[in-house]
Amino acid sequence: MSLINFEVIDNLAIIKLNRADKLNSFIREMALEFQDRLKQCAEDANIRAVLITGEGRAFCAGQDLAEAISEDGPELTKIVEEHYNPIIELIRKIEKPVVCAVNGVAAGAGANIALACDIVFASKASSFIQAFSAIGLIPDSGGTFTLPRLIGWQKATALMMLGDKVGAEDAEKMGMIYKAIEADDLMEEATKVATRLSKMATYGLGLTKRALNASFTNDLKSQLALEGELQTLAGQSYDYKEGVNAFLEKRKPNYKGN
Ligand code: T3D
Repeated sequence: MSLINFEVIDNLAIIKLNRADKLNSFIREMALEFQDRLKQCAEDANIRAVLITGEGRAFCAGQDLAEAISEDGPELTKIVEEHYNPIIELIRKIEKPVVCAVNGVAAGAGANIALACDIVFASKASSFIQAFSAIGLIPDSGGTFTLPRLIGWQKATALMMLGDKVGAEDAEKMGMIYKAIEADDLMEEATKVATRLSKMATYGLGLTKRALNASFTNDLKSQLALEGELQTLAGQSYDYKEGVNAFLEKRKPNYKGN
C-alpha cells in the first residue's frame, strides 16, 4: 500500500496523504514519497495545478511521534532537515497553484504543510493545532515564517505558545486559510477550484507565485523591479496573446500554460 495516493486528472494532480489509521502522521517513507510526488508535479508540464488532501478523518497529525522517539528512527534533526524542510520548499517553489483541502485535524507539521499551500480550503469540521509546544518542541515546517505573515505576530505567538485548537471557521476569520466549507462539500468545491486553476494561464500564475515568494524579503524597489521583469516574461507567453485575442474576439480563452 502506498503512503501517498496520487492521480492526475487532465491537468490536475491530486495528492492524498494515506496513513489514515495514524491520522496521516508522517513517517520517513511517507515524507520521502510525498517529496517525490511534489517533484513530479513540478517537472511534469502536463500537470498545471496540484490539490493536496488527506484520506480518512484527519488531514495530518504531523510527525509520527513513535518514529520520532524510536532508537532506530531517523532522529529529530534529520526529520526536520530531510523530511519537512524539503516538503515546504517544494510546495513554495512549484510554479503552479497548490491548493490544500484540509479534511480534518491538521496538527504540528501537518498544520504548517497545509498553511504553506497557495490556497487553503478546510472542512468546517476540521481544526488547526500548533501542537509542538505541548511536547516541548518549537514550530517547524515553516510555521514561524508562515503563520505570523498570515494572521499577525500576536495571534501567531499565542497559538504557537498555547497550542490552542483553531476551528476552520475561526481560521478563515483570522486569515489563516482562504475558506471554511461544509464537510460534505469540501472535496467537490476544492476540486472544482483546483481544476479551474489548472485550465487558467498557469505560466502567469507560476510567475505570480514567484513574485509573492520574493515579497517576503524584498523591499518595495526590488519588488517593483521584479514585477517588471516577470511581467515582461508573462507578456511573451502564448497565454497572454491567447487571453487578449479571446477578449477581443469575445470568446473563451484556451490556455496552454506557456
Ligand atoms: O522529531 C520530531 O518530532 C520533529 C518533528 C516535529 C514535527 C511535528 O509535527 S511535532 C507535532 C507532532 N504531532 C502531535 O503532537 C499531534 C499528536 N496528536 C494529537 O494531539 C491528536 O492525535 C490529535 C489532536 C491530532 C487528534 O486527536 P483525536 O482524539 O482525534 O485522535 P487520537 O485518538 O489522538 O489519534 C488516533 C490515532 O492516531 C491514535 O492511534 P491508536 O491509539 O488508534 O492506535 C493515535 O495514537 C494516532 N496518532 C495521532 N497523532 C499521532 C498518532 N500517532 C503517532 N504520531 C502522531 N503524531
